[in-house]
Amino acid sequence: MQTNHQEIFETKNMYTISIIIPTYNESENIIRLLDKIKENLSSNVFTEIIIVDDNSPDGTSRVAQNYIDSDVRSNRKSANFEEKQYSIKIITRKIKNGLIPALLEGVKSSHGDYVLIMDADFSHPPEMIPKIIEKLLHNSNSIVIASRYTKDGSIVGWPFKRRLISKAAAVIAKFGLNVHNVTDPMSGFFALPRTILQNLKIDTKGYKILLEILVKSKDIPIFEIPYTFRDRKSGKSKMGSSVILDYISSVWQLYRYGRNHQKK
Ligand SMILES: Nc1nc2c(ncn2[C@@H]2O[C@H](COP(=O)(O)OP(=O)(O)OP(=O)(O)O)[C@@H](O)[C@H]2O)c(=O)[nH]1
Ligand SMILES: [Mg+2]
Repeated sequence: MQTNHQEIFETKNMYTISIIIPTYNESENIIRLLDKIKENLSSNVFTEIIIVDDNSPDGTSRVAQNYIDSDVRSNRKSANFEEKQYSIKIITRKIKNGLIPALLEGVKSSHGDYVLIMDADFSHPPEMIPKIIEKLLHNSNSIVIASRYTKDGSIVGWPFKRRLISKAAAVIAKFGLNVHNVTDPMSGFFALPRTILQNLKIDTKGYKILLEILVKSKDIPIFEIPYTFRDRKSGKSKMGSSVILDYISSVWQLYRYGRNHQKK
């Protein structure tokens, strides 16, 4: 039986946050991740978890759907079913055509007042979720970014080359795209009100949706919360030369966007 998400939100008088998790070949991570997110639910907030899988050959969608089905069954048996403060659903796309389109599809089918985006490979610790949500609820018209480069943030397990590429990308964003107020504009772990996203036209094809949001919404307050990014332990990296080329092409597109909007 499908849960009607809209109904749940309307009957509960509380904020809702939609956590969007893109997946491609994350069958080794997805169950543990969902368990951890459930352990880290914020009180007085309804959490809608949406997995967007691009028909992963390793069966991520099937693994996640089995998890959802057994979760629904065990919740039905539980006495405090009505008190359940989360829902989980999976969107399985037919083809893999980029991370940003996958994320946008998740956002489109979500219902939350706020949207939080995170990876499935445990590089983004689920323990950070309540801290991000708390900051966002106290600063409701802002973007809250879990940051590797702000004071006390760090990266564990990346080789020198990967660090260098990431830092260089951040410097390009800062000086090339005028994103001066953020140390980690390439973070994939952040949250914001749905209305900010709804008012933007996201049209780059790349990997880094936050960068595009920052370039296109300059006046919105930004908060960075430090965290330790850990390289994935399970599953394979999707980072390759095509990701770097996509990045360069997005930066060029966003640079032109910035110049056109300055002229106006
Ligand atoms: N739906 C979808 N998810 C993707 C796609 N590419 C990557 N992902 C997911 O997006 C998140 C980030 O991808 P990662 O492969 O971890 O990228 P990364 O963190 O830059 O690199 P590694 O951690 O080294 O792999 C993970 O949850 C991936 O499973 C895609 O094309 N479609
Ligand atoms: Mg990763």
